[in-house]
Amino acid sequence: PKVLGYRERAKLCSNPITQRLFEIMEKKRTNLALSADLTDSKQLLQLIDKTGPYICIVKTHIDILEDFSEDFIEKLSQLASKHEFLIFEDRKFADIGNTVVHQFSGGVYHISNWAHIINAHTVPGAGVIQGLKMVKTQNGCGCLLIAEMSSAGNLATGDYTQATVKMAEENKDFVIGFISVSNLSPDPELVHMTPGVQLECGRDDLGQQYLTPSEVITRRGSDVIIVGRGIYQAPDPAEAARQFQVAGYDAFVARLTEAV
Ligand code: UP6
Repeated sequence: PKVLGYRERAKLCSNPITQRLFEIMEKKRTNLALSADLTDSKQLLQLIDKTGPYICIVKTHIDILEDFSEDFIEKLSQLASKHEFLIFEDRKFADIGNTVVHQFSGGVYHISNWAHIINAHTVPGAGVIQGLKMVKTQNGCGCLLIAEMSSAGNLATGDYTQATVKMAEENKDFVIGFISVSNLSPDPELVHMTPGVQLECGRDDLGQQYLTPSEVITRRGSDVIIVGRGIYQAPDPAEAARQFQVAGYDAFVARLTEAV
């Protein structure tokens, strides 16, 4: 199948979030999402400001912050405008529709007020999507379905993965793609984002498994690499982010050229 450039992809996307994402990827020449998993808001904002030029997305786990405040969201949103990236809250919603409505819109974090992208497990069935979709959002928000995971022994495989792909295709007004470790749908409107990426293959002590940018983007046909510790634990996070940007983008160019 023909591999499309980011600009062509943007034009084919009817969802404003994916359209914007591919425009940013084209303009900044990056398919790198920073997994911003620090627990101190000041350090987190500094990390995001330093790595901002190299990334298309900041992925947060807002509930690991030790000092959450409205001010943090304000500053994060300012950085998103300054550097042009989207904010992806990796909440992994996984409950019945009625419960996820409250988890998405309410509580302490009011995720629907600031996130451009959220994600959900499909284990509850389509109700989780129906619930999330009902919530009125500030930015318009797109949802990724977790079709596969990066961790060893995970159960998101086979029929579960295939059923998840079907749920995405049936809910394209709200679902914008997948968390996955491979390409699961040729539909240009559905974006694939892959966590578990480092410059070398390997694993951590708790089941995380790492693939390289070229394995993920060139060979497996994913669209976005999600990198956490590979960047924020590096001696120079900005330089590490730049390296992942180049590796990820080169891997995409290689896929474009190989496909010709
Ligand atoms: N993440 C995975 N694997 C999945 C889904 N999500 O690692 O299947 C998330 C983790 C973490 C990030 O919650 O925020 O991606 C990976 O971080 P790392 O690069 O430091 O391993």
